[in-house]
Amino acid sequence: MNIEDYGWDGYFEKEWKKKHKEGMLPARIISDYGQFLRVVCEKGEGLVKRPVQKAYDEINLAVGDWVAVDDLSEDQRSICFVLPRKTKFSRAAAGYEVKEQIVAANVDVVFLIQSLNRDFNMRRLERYLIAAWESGAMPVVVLSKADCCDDLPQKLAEVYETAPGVDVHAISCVTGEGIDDIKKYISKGKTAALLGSSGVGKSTLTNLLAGAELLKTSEVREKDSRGRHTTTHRELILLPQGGLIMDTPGMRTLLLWEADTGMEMMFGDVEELTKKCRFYDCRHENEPGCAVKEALESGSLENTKWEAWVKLQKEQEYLEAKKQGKLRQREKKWAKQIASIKTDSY
Ligand SMILES: Nc1nc2c(ncn2[C@@H]2O[C@H](COP(=O)(O)OP(=O)(O)OP(=O)(O)O)[C@@H](O)[C@H]2O)c(=O)[nH]1
Ligand SMILES: [Mg+2]
Ligand SMILES: [Zn+2]
Repeated sequence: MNIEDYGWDGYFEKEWKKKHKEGMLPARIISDYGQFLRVVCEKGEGLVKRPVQKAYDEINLAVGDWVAVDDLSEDQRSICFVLPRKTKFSRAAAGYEVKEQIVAANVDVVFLIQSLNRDFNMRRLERYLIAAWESGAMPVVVLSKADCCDDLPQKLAEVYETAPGVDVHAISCVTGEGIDDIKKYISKGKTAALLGSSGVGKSTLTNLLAGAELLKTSEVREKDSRGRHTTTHRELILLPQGGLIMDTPGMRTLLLWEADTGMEMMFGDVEELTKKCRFYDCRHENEPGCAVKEALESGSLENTKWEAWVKLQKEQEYLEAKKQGKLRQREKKWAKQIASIKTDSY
């Protein structure tokens, strides 16, 4: 096994030199089963336990991460540390707690997949694009099931409008249309991740690229053509022609975690506009001299785009407040701890 085939390069080598010790090997996480992770190193594959009670980054490991493992036999390896990531695609984990969930680490390209035969949704694509720009990886929009679509030019026009400057490909795993275009992004040592809702054909595409039925796929539901959440864990697969592809479980919602760069990339023009209002604290409702209102009236800003921005902005503010709340809790805990140290020692 050659780790360069798995994406090891000068960047990781440099980071490795800073921190590794005798008796450690670099390994890449290729699947995530919760408590256990499958890793591959020059000595082969094996399962390791997910570390607990370590630094944040070390618990929050994800498929695609490069880690250091002990150079022991397959069933005795454990993770020593994680190498700094080149890119990371994150989302806010659903649930009460404010938590980052890393969906894919160290990917070069993210294929954002929507299928052409079901709820084709530009607002959803916007979210995926924001998260992709934030991740540091290159986004590519993939429209699957082209064999089931009879208004492709119109759909493409919508995507070009939502994702200016981003590569867009319509593909079909049935006819083979567009598959060669996808292959061009995945050369030796490069990692691509497939992200999208359940049933859009991520695992089908992975199998097609791998040239083998490695992953389970299943028919979408008859009544609403939604997927059945067939894939349940992330998996990184080495392709015979070189390069790696990561299949992921379909996402129900993509709650943004960080969005500064992503929002700027997607909504830079809207943000500029909000700065042109007469009042610096303009709520863009009925204030005089509101640049947003003017742009909406003249049609230079589309209603749907503005509404999307407002919604995302609110969501970000809410998440920020939640994060701050968590911080405050931590600070309180910290203050108590310090107080107890003081009473103990003085
Ligand atoms: N007509 C048509 N059907 C496709 C195409 N690609 C995939 N499918 C079908 O769509 C269904 C769902 O495909 P999967 O590959 O399981 O979808 P997935 O995105 O992996 O779904 P999850 O694992 O649930 O997230 C299967 O029945 C596939 O055969 C395509 O290009 N055209
Ligand atoms: Mg799947
Ligand atoms: Zn305004």
